[in-house]
Order: sequence, then C-alpha cells, then structure tokens
Amino acid sequence: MIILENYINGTLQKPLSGEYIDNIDPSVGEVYGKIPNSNAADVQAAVDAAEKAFPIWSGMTAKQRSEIMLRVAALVEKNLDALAAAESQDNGKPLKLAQTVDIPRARDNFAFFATAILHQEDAFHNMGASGFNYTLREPIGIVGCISPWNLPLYLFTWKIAPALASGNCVIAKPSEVTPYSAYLFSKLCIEAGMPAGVLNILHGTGPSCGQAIVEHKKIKAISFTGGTKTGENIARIAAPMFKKLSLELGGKNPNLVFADADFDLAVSTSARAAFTNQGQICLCGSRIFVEASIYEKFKVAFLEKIEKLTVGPPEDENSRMGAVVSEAHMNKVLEYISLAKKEGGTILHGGHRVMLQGKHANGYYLAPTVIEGLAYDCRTNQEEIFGPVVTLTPFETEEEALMMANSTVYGLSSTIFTKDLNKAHRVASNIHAGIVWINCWLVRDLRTPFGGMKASGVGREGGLEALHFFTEPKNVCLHY
Ligand code: TXE
Repeated sequence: MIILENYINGTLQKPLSGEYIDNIDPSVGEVYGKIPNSNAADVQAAVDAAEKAFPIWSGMTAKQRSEIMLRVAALVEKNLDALAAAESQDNGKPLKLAQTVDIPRARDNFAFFATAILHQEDAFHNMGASGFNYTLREPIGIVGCISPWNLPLYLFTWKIAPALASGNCVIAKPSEVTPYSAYLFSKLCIEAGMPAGVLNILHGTGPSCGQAIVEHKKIKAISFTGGTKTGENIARIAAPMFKKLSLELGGKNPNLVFADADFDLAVSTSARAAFTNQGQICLCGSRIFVEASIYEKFKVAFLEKIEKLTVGPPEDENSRMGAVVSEAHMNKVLEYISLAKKEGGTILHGGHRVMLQGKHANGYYLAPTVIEGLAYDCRTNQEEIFGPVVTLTPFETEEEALMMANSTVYGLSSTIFTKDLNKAHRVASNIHAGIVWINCWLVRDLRTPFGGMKASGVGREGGLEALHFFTEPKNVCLHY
C-alpha cells in the first residue's frame, strides 16, 4: 500500500486531520494506495510556509531560481522510469505514452521556464523630451495551481514552472484521482534543494482541499485546468476577491477534413487525435467533419486504422490504448454512448467496455468508439465526453463545415486538413478556437499561447502569456 504525504514547508507531512482517501489503479480496478484528504488547516500551514519563503524566493536573482529549477528538471529526467510507471498506474495510460510524452514534457516545462526567465526584457515607453516609462513585472506572491487527472505531471508542472520561475510561492494540488507522480515530484524538489515553503504540494479532493485553496484570501491567483463546471465554481468564489484567474476548461474540438487533403495524413492524424490517451485530452478531436465527396472513402480507411488500435494493459508494449481513468468516468462515457444511440447514431466501431483477462479482468477498458449519423447539434456532438468516442459527420461546403465546427459552447482547439493554403488560412481565421492546427495535431511549441475561447476558458498559458499571468505589471513613469 503506497501512502502519499503532503509536501509542506520543505518536508513530507501527514494530513492534519489524519484522513485519507483511496487511490485506485484503473488498469486492475483495485485500491493500491492512500491519499491525504487535506483540508483548510493543511492549506493554512502551506500558506504560512509560503509567506515565510516568499521574500527569499522572490529576492533571488533569475539565475539563482533558474539553477534550482534546472536541477528539478534534471532529476525528473533521471527518474523518468519511476515517474512514468507511477503515472501509468494512477491513470491507466499506456506506460510507453507516459515514458515518451508525459514525463519528458514535465521535464521540458521546468527547463523551458527556468531558462525563459534568463532572457526576459521589460517594457520601456519613451515619451521623448517629456520623460519615459518602464514597466516592472513583479511576482504576485502566493499562487494556487490546481490540475486534472488526464495528463497529471505534464499539466501540473505546466502551471507550477512559470509560477515559480516568476518568483511566486506556490500551493499546488494535483487531481486526487492521479496524485502519485506529484508526490514523487515533491521528493525530487527536496533533493534538488528547493527552499522550504517555495512549493507546497497538497493532496485531497476538490471540495475539501481545492476549494480551500481557492477560498484562501492570501492566495492571490489561481491557475486551474479541469472541467467547465468546476471552473465556473472557482470563478464564482475567486472573482469577488479580485484574484487573477487562468481557467483551462473543456473542449469539443472539430477536425475538418476537406476533399483536397493529404488523405492518408488526415486519416492517421484524425485517429491519433481522437484516441490518444483514451480520448482523455482536452485537445482531442472528437468531432470529425469530412467533405461529402470523400466521406465514404474516409470512413472505410478510418475504421481500418481503428481496428488496429489494441486496447490492453498499460504495461504491455503493444497496447495503443490502456484503461480510462476511473469506474465513474467509464460509466459516464458509456452513458454518452447510450445517449448517442438514442439520438439516432450508428455505432460503426466499439461502443462497449472491453473485458481483459487475468489480473486486468476488473480494469476500466473501453473500445475506441466511432459513431455516425448524428445531427451536429445533438447532445453527443455538443457536450464534452472526454473519452474514446468520436463522431463522423459529412459536410457539403466550407460554410457548413465552419457552422457545425463553431456550433458548440467550447472553443479550445481545431484541426484543418487541406492542401489549399488559402482555404486553410481562411478557415483558421473563421474558426472559434484558441488553437488551430493545419495538417497536424498536438504539435506544440511551448512559447505559443495555449488556451481556449468561450466555455473553454479564460486566459492563456504558455510562454510569455504564463509569465505575464504570474506577475503584476507595475508601470513607473518619470516626467522630466
Ligand atoms: O474534473 P474536475 P474531473 C473534464 C472532463 C471530465 C470532467 C470532470 O469532461 O469528465 O471535466 O473531470 C479540483 N474547488 N475535464 O471531475 O472536477 C479537482 O480536485 C477547487 C477536462 O476530474 O474539474 C482536480 O484537482 N478545486 C479537463 C481538478 O479540480 C476543485 C481535464 C479538476 O477536477 C473543486 C479533466 C473545487 N470546488 C477533466 N472541485 C481538461 N480540459 O483538460 C474539483 N477540484
């Protein structure tokens, strides 16, 4: 039984209440660990530690902070295998995916922001003969970072790294569904010599621990990734306290495949976009719109690809898809599949739980599911399912494709497949999404703004956007 601890004031500590919750391995459907269910008292202890640490951390030079963060990055790299194993056990994702995507990216997040601060320039506005302005970027103080279960350490470090790099002290909470890698990460921070209280990692449920972070008056900014409903709740609490808020919420992302696309690229990329990480990435392309003249051909080729997506134990090299994150989530996805049938959809592939043998017999596995014949505006095509479910819908014209693509409340990402670059840029400029990929998916440059429009969130992460979010600009004006 693996019993996790909070990381507060530079040490690993038990929750003050002594309360724990179960940690479940979704690949076998069994409890394998205990997680502190921290509450407002633990958050207070973390805030006290962070308050003491803030003058020390914010008073360091960028180079000093950078060196400590680079040591953390190096330790993440050194411990890649252990972190990937933890991530896969907690989340159900294929081990290989954790080894090649999640953990390398967690390392990169720290290295990227640790070095970004070495190259920062501040703004200067010249008023000629009458004077000038310069703008300081000061750390906010104590900030809260709350992350979800789908890309646990990847998204956790994506928030923590820019917050720390900018000189803030952080109270961070990983998802209670996937806390193991964050716990191992806290040990690496101790080993790297992170000063006590600079980073505090608390475990617990949203209502008990997450809410206490959002409610705490001394925590001046909240960076959150998770469900849209949770984001709404957080905004309601934080807004009257004038906290800075960055909310990265749900998505229902469209893939637009035009008849003039590179066909093989469109098919293979759409399959990857739909089912990577069991479809549990906010950027997954869950609605595929295909120009009517190639719809049947696309459907056949797409289904051939999906046939080859082996669902199996995460540790098995041949598994392309592992378990979904929890029993509750599996049931939610299955309910959406039933809804799709009621709404008149035809299941072309999957649509059911996959029962494995032996030790994995009780794991939460779902077949990759492809549905056609649904109206673009039905619930299945409008609500975030966040699982291995994708719909295929034909379109006749560019206008119709855009109308359907833009019809949801979400606006996170989108992908366009066409060889006509004029069309690609025209569609890109008319699509309501914070991220547009042309002839590719999930190609990431950490300097670019990351986030969504409409109900997909508020604010942007990534590069300068993140460094700006975690700092307060202060303009200094000198009049001659
Ligand atoms: O997310 P939650 P859940 C979507 C996806 C999924 C749904 C729910 O559709 O099915 O959200 O997933 C913390 N105050 N996404 O339940 O509840 C919580 O402890 C403060 C999209 O896991 O939003 C966890 O650390 N914090 C998504 C984090 O918020 C609270 C990724 C996310 O949990 C809280 C994940 C509260 N009141 C799910 N309640 C994406 N866009 O990447 C919960 N939390």
